Amino acid sequence: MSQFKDRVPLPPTDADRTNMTCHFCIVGCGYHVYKWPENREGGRAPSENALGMDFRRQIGPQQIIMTPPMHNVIADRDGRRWNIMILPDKECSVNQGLSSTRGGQMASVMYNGQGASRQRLSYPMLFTGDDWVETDWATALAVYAGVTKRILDEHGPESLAFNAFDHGGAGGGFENTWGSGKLMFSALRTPLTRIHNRPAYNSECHATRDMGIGELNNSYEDSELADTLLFIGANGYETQTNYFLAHAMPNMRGETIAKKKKWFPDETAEKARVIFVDPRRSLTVSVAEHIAGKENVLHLAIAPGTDTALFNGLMTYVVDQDWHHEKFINEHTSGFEEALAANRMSLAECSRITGVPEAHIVKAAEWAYKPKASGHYPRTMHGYEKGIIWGNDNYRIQAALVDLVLTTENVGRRGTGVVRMGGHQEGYARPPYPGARPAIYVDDEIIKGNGRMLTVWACNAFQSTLNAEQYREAVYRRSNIVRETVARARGATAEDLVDLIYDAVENRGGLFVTNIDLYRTKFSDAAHLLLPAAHPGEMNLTSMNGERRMRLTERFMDPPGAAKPDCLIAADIANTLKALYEAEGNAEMAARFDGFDWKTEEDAFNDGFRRPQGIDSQGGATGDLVTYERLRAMGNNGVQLPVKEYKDGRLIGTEMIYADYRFDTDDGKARFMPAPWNGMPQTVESQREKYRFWVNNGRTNHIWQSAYHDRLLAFRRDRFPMSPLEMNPEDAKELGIEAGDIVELHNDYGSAFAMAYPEPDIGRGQLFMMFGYDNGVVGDVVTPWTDRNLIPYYKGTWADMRKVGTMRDYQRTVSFKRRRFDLA
Ligand SMILES: Nc1nc2c(c(=O)[nH]1)N[C@H]1C(S)=C(S)[C@@H](COP(=O)(O)OP(=O)(O)OC[C@H]3O[C@@H](n4cnc5c(=O)[nH]c(N)nc54)[C@H](O)[C@@H]3O)O[C@H]1N2
Ligand SMILES: Nc1nc2c(c(=O)[nH]1)N[C@H]1C(S)=C(S)[C@@H](COP(=O)(O)OP(=O)(O)OC[C@H]3O[C@@H](n4cnc5c(=O)[nH]c(N)nc54)[C@H](O)[C@@H]3O)O[C@H]1N2
Ligand code: SF4
Ligand SMILES: [Mo]
Repeated sequence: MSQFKDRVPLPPTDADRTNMTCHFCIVGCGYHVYKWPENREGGRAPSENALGMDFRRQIGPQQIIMTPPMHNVIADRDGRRWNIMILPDKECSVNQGLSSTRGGQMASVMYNGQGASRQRLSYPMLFTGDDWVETDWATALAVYAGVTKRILDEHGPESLAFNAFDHGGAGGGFENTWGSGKLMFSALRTPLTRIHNRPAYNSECHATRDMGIGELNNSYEDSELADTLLFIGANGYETQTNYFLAHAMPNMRGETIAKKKKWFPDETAEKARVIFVDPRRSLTVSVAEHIAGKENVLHLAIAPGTDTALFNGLMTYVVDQDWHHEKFINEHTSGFEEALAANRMSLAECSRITGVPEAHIVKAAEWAYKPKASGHYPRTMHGYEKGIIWGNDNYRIQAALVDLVLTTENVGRRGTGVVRMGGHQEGYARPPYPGARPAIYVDDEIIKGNGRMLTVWACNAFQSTLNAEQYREAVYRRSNIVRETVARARGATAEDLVDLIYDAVENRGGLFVTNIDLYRTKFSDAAHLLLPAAHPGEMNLTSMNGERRMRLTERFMDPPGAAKPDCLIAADIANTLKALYEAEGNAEMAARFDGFDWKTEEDAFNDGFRRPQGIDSQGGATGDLVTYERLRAMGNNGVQLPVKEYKDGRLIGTEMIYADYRFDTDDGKARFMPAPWNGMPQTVESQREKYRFWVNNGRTNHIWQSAYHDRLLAFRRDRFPMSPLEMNPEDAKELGIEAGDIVELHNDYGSAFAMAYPEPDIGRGQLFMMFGYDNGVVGDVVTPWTDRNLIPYYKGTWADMRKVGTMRDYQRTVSFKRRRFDLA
């Protein structure tokens, strides 16, 4: 079914209107859902439509964004059919009426029993050995809980593996992280749990937290107030689109100068200058040059994995120029001298390691840290994301970055910050992880034959993990042992199946795999049981965005078939286990599964987020002030956590963290951490020595994550039938590769296939492959190396490239136009 039609109906004045936070990226743009009966529509006069706009004459530019993918017709469970229209909210301070190519298509991915949406899981499904069949919840839960109980009783929780989401937005939210967390950590108590995007249960930001600084510490408005915007390994135009367009871009254009003058009357106020630290000239660099003018953009194209050296060179230079903030360092930090001694690096050395000319390093230091004409320290906003989080030694790089930020007091002041630009929204509320730090490298345990049962919850490591080929191979091999057993079962009851499966995992090295998802995914090819989940709009869901802004997305439609919110699936599993233990008179074990008597997702929210103590939650001590009703009243602007108080019918939040100079350490002082440059890890180095191309990888604007929706939409799939691989045209020519050819990347760990996409901005010897796709998985050539806390270096691997063949259809139907915005 095409997303595109030549007209869209207008919502009538009496259409239902609910709030919806876009459930894709971290930015969390505000939208409104309009819902009204299928056979009606509003009129064009302002009094005849719910938007109150006059459609009888030409609408002015940017007055409203309304496109065909924003409309759909859905059917609720009672069979009634409705129009829905999901439009960006002008009053929402986050996106101010803007949509993006991803969020703008939310209506198109809503279930209506037709076209692509028919791929949604509607009922639990069981693999019978050679085929999938639908089954009811009672049977599915009897099998799942039955196998779980046998393993728990015989081997303890260490054999129950989970790959689980931990974020906000779709496949997350405070309700669902709490429900799943309570099941995994306080009921089952398994340490064999990993997070959806990395192979262990840990933090993407251990170092900055160890230094006393949480990673989301400012507001989007601070990017309007900053003198300089420093983006580190972050491609904001493509990955945090409306943050970039609504907050960073106006500052680059000088549109916020008046606002800056109002905030900081004594200070020099100019339009922002922008610095990018990225080995690749990203789309965002080209967009910024357009907006701000080339003279106001500095792109530091560092050698891959050398960020630590860059930050240390900058820190040294800043201190040598006497641009560091002595008063702040003395009063509010500890360990400065020690860190400076450890990190000290000359300009020459910094330039040699990073490959950045000394003059550019000096220029960056001047733009970001040299006192302004008015004598004030500049306000520099440091936004970083996966280029360093999945960089060469996450812990070390972040320590070096935060050292630089503390040296120059770029945290806790408006217009500054050292923040994750972010991936998903956040929605963390869980009991503490029942293991130690470093946690367990779960993928490695699975590969080694450990773990007897694996639950894959709202994620898909087959497309997204490191060393992915080896991982898939092990999971398939072990899953097949169970499949063969199940195939031989005839007339087996759920109890019989539990016995058969247990025998296969106990005596023959099998692995019993369950997927809890919206769809059958690549991972489901190795699964035995599928449980159908509901996503935002089909349930009420809360989450917070990159400036800790929490909103309620309201339920406006039914999930397909028997699909349920993840928190209620967790409750079903817990309650089934409880009943099994009660039936055998084991009161002690039954008690571990208490507290899941939830009827709705709001019950899960009240039990988790609003519980003031004893859990690890972004709600903090004041979480109990937040209720669905109060959030609903706050609309798409919600409240920025932590909540300070509830007053006059409003939740009052916090715009900037650490403005009071009280950092998250025992003595309240921010902690410098020695972070000397430590080179490349040997595992990665060995690939670099052997293979010709650096295989950089990451996102493109059009595609969301593993493409679970996008692969089903012709508009997206036709754009990228296969994972695009950007390469330098000269390198392509040398290897006889043309646009649209299928190529193979291969190294010691695996091989990945992709569609050649020549792009002159990619350096010689470098590549950029879209990550996570279902047709061409870059993780197949990513090494198993991680840092000390088990954080992967996804961005760092090397491989050789060869042409596999020519795909006439790709050449005919796919555009290989440049994606960079270079008009000159
Ligand atoms: N090489 C390389 N690898 C990487 C990265 C990289 O940059 N390079 N980045 C890493 C990062 S940052 C990330 S976030 C991961 C992404 O990797 P994953 O987290 O594995 O990928 P997603 O597509 O986000 O997986 C979401 C799954 O949940 C399902 N889903 C969606 N909504 C719901 C819901 O409400 N309930 C349930 N139960 N299921 C739902 C979807 O259908 C989909 O199958 O990849 C990581 N891997
Ligand atoms: N369109 C779209 N948007 C998304 C997503 C999506 O799937 N699609 N996913 C969301 C998620 S979950 C996440 S985590 C974010 C990720 O958001 P980003 O981090 O912005 O995206 P990436 O493309 O993974 O990587 C960013 C940059 O890191 C650079 N890089 C590679 N190696 C290095 C290095 O050694 N040093 C430095 N400094 N940079 C390096 C790459 O060239 C790339 O431009 O995006 C979110 N937004
Ligand atoms: S920028 Fe992110 S949150 Fe906003 S509409 Fe796009 S995908 Fe959704
Ligand atoms: Mo992510």
